[in-house]
Amino acid sequence: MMTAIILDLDGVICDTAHFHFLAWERLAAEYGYALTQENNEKLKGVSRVDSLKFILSLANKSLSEADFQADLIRKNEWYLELVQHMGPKDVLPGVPAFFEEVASRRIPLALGSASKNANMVLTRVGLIDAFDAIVDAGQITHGKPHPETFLTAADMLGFPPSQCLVFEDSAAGVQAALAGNMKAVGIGLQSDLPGAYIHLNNLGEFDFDSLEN
Ligand code: B16
Ligand code: MG
Repeated sequence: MMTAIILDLDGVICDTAHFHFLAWERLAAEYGYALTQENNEKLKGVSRVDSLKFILSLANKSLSEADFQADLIRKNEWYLELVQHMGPKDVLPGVPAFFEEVASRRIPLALGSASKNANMVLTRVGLIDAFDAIVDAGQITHGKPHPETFLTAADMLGFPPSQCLVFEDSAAGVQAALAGNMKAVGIGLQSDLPGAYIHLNNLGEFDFDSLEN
């Protein structure tokens, strides 16, 4: 049975998850709150708006709507400063070999990212043309852990969800895949990503021959 692959972006293709963390950490510090790696795990895959709401709740702080919008913009400006020097070499280990294998096996490939910056980051790392479909935060109403991102990607590829395999580094993303009746490969620790059927350190560890089973 043919399988389609849906890839998350931040933390799966490139280390932009770390840049998101640095930008949120800087904003949280202004609120007098030290963002921990543990709480950052809960921000992975979560939209910009919901991430700020979560940080404000952790910091026990409230903002006017105008300040909330202004801080979303500032966080994104800091994030963009960090990603502006990225290029094709700034992909995670195993990514080039993974994309070569996908292409040589002619596996339908989609992106399913919660980021509004997805197209820009993919362009920077030179992978924008490797996808048959791209779904980012601009195309959906409900972010992860809602399955809409991945269901939209499956629909664009013309595949039923049960034939799609999602690669995710976030708990919210793994939940979104399962909620959409898809299998998830966790890029990260089992303890951080419950529900994924296997856990890998990076895309390079994926065994493509396992798709036959
Ligand atoms: P932006 P992914 C997600 O991307 C990140 O994991 C998450 O940390 C970030 O808040 C979210 O995108 C929104 O990103 O601020 O660029 O719109 O992992 O789903 O590719
Ligand atoms: Mg991610």
